[in-house]
Amino acid sequence: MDIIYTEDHRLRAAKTELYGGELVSPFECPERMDFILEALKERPIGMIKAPNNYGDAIINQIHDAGYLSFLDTAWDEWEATGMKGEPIPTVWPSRSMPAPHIPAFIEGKIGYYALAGETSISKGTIEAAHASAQVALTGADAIASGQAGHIFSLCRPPGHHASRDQYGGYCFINNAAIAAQYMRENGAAKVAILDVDFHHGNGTQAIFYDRDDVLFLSLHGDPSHAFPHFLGHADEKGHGKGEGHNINYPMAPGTAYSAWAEALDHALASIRRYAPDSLVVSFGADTFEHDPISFFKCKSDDYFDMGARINALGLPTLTVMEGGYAVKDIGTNTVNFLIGLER
Ligand code: 5XA
Ligand code: ZN
Repeated sequence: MDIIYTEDHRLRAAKTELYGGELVSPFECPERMDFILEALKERPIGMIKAPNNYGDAIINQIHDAGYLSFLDTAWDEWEATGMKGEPIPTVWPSRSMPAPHIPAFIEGKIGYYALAGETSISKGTIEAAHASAQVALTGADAIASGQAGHIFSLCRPPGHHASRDQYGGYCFINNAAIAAQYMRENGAAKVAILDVDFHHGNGTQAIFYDRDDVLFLSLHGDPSHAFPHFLGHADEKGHGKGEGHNINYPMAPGTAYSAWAEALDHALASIRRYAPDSLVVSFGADTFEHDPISFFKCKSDDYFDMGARINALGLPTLTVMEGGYAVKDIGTNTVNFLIGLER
């Protein structure tokens, strides 16, 4: 399985994350990629290739034009204010003040376009996010053109929380959604997205909620207890044409792999019934028992089995990297999953 990767992810090097009421060093850091690359060096599974450039056409279909131009200029506008720290939201168009107008000043715009408060927009973030989207598009192209049966797009920053017009949860551009849309436009009549990151893929769900050409399934920490808290419940099943094409598996704190794998088998049965032409897996290693911000109990060896079960679908599969913050173990767990995928 070839791996698509670019060093441009290092342009995303935020200094701060709002966590536990403090500004801390971000969990989503460049070193995550170093540990994955190191593990891929120890157990090579394919060639590491640079992304191609597919331009903005698909990105523009998935995201709102005003949102993308906000991201383009957010850092410069923030810097021009002379404020000292990194931009994080401080005010939102909340229930009591819904927003008919988009503010002109950067502080208001940040609140308008943010869905969560932890993620700062550091200098270079948008450049890294666009490079990450090209990593996903390159993987999608290899799958869509039939060049490969499996590809790993080692995306950073991750994408599954980014909706059509909001960022947060360390995500800015939705890589998995863009990959699925590319596949749809290049020969696949139906695509399934299976999200196995610990967190619910709220952005991907929202993007495809009213569509029947993309089936979205997510296994995740119950949003009553876990980020993103306001989406990811089992009764969210899709809308209009999309009714029945959104399937959520929220799971309780302390869930171990055996119970998690039962939910996975349910999801895989739904994918078989849907019979897509290709599969996008949003993979996060934050289901790991020692992940610092999550509560599942998967062990390193479980990732082999996780990959093997998904591989049994026999579908052309693009795996897109999402989260995972137990950095010393992220390489082992990710490569175990990829090796399992080829079993
Ligand atoms: O998959 N999403 C994440 O790993 C980010 C969660 C951010 C929680 N504040
Ligand atoms: Zn996650």
